[in-house]
Amino acid sequence: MKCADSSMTNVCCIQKLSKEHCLYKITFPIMNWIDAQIYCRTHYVDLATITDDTENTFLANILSDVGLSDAWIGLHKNLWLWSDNSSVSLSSVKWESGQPDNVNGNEDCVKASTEGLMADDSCSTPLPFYCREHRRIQRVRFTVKSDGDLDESAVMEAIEKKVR
Ligand SMILES: [Ca+2]
Repeated sequence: MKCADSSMTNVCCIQKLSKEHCLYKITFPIMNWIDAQIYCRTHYVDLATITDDTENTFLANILSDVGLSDAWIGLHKNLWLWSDNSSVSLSSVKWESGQPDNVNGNEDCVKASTEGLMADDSCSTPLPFYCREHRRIQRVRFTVKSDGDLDESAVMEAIEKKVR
């Protein structure tokens, strides 16, 4: 197990940020999807959101490191939204072979595996799960060039153009 700090009962701390905070915490109790969502929202921010291959690989490696085969992530298929209501980029969702198969028309929640692949499963299935502890921080770097005195509105306009 490659937990940065496993002193907390049933919690694996990944990438320790401070004495009490971690980038991710893996909780080992198993819960159905909705209870896992409630748990994450109560104790952290939400179930984990995966937006690109880097995050997917990161979480897959964690699963592998702690010896779990799969775990709930914050994806549900009813509305195709992440648990935090952000929209889903389908390129970030890599399905296992034969998935999603929606067995009995009853598999509306999504779990991730050690291979970085996902499968739909019944939301009532008890599984380990990933919580996201911190909101995503997006850093935008830009430079603003000016020939003379900086005019605030012109600067703001330039920044908005860069950010878009
Ligand atoms: Ca399935």
